[in-house]
Amino acid sequence: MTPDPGTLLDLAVDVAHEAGRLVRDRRDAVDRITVSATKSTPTDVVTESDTAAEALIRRRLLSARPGDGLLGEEGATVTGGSGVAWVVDPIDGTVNYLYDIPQYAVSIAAQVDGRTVAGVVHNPASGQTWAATRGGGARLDGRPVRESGCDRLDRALVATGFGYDSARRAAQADVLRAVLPRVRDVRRLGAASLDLCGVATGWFDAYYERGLAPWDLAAGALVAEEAGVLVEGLGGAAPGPEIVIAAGPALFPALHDLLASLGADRDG
Ligand code: LIP
Repeated sequence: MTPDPGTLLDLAVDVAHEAGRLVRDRRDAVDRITVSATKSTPTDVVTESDTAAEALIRRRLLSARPGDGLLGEEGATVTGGSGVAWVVDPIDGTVNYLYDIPQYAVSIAAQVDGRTVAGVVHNPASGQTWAATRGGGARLDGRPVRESGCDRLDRALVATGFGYDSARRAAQADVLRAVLPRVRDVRRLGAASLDLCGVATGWFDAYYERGLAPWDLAAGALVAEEAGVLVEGLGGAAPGPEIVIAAGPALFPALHDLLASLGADRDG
């Protein structure tokens, strides 16, 4: 039986808040968070909080729903048989967390047969929680949110982000150099899930980034879509590691065409 998305969301919100308390308490307890490992590059860091939070999230979700699958950024991979799979980023914006910049999030999405049906993005530093179910709308702290309705690229506030690999960053800088004079301004917050929720909330008019992982994208993309945001790749492709473009329907075509003309889905 297909589980109720609202029930999945309630569990996800509860677990995200518990993981957020762990992450925040650890952050507040020390002046300097310890880097416990690095991944793709020396600047792609993991902290003990990342791994502890992912372990808590895995334990709570799978004890509540033993037959589910789970994919976590820090290595948790569980094949389930229920048809429900959880996609988890225990701390999205880990570098911000390392530097005690209050822009990081616990991101948990529930997928049924590969489609996200419920998602939560919780910022433990601010206490803000975005939540959405497929077809049920998107909310910030219980209040409905909606994209900005911006329809002019030269009036758009655009969020973006950059990878950890230096060659990719050079290519992304070339794209940014061409985008910057075409838009109102650019913001780089450092957490994709919060960037996507920012578009949903009208803090930004659009967001784009190349190189996102499934856990960066899953919950924030649902929140954005439920706030009226188009979240796609180039040429109608699904959003993914090639590129994610998020904007309201009035703005999306102009940003899409600019990024397509710049080859923003390639590394140079
Ligand atoms: C982060 C993404 C962000 C990107 C950063 C980093 P992490 O994820 O959310 O959009 O620009 O470089 O990849 O590594 O903090 O989970």
